[in-house]
Amino acid sequence: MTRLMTRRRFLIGSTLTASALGLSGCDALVENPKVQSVLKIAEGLTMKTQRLLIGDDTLAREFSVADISPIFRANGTSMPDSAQYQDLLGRQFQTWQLQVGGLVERPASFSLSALKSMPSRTQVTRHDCVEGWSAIGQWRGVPLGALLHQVGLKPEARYIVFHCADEYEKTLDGSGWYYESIDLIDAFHPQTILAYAMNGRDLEVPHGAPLRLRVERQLGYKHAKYLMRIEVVANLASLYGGNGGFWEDRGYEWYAGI
Ligand SMILES: Nc1nc2c(c(=O)[nH]1)N[C@H]1C(S)=C(S)[C@@H](COP(=O)(O)O)O[C@H]1N2
Ligand SMILES: [Mo]
Repeated sequence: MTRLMTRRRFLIGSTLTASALGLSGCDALVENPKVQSVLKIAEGLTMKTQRLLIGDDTLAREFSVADISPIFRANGTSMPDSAQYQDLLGRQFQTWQLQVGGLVERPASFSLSALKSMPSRTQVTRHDCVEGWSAIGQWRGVPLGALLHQVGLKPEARYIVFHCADEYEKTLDGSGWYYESIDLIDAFHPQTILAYAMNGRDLEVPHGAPLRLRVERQLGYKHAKYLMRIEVVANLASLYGGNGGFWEDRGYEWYAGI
């Protein structure tokens, strides 16, 4: 096949991933600090190896409309239960606004119609979940890079954090809200989009309405659904568990290259 397959083969031999350790899907991951540190080292190698091999701007494979999966399952949260989200949904997201702040020159909020009036990108890609399923879908949305150019990044900016509307795990300290993060290389990658449509229709609630991230060179859990706020930061340490994402705080790799 293609370069992708070659890269996959190479990586199978060269990295140690959660699945290689026999850890399945969204299980609470091994607490063992040794396992954790091995995963961290392997992760650094994975990211460097992949980027070295494929380059920063290489595109994930795109498919044709005929390849779209008839069934694309929903995973993780399929209906955020907060009062705020329920209210937004009840108003067809007409009052929803994406907040963009942190280390930006011009903090801003964007309504759904504002996002829809910006230049868009449409792509048919395969989504790969660590739980062992894949599906092909068509996504349409605003390139994240274009939005970031609009708000302007401050020089200290290093990561883009996505805050979601769902509290995946109810806890007293509020540490169970879903969030994710990517670095600037992925943020400005042409296929990294804030998607408001799937398979030609407005995004449905199970798939992250009204807006979700697509970051096509990484695994499913990076593709944050139910976006509420984007925060630009210099480091990830001060957010929640400090590992840059809900699942990362529970042991998953931060760089989840496919
Ligand atoms: N906010 C939020 N985003 C999320 C999740 C979630 O539970 N909450 N699950 C993640 C996982 S593990 C996967 S595989 C994909 C699933 O996307 P889908 O429901 O559109 O299939 O969303 C990801 N983004
Ligand atoms: Mo997933």
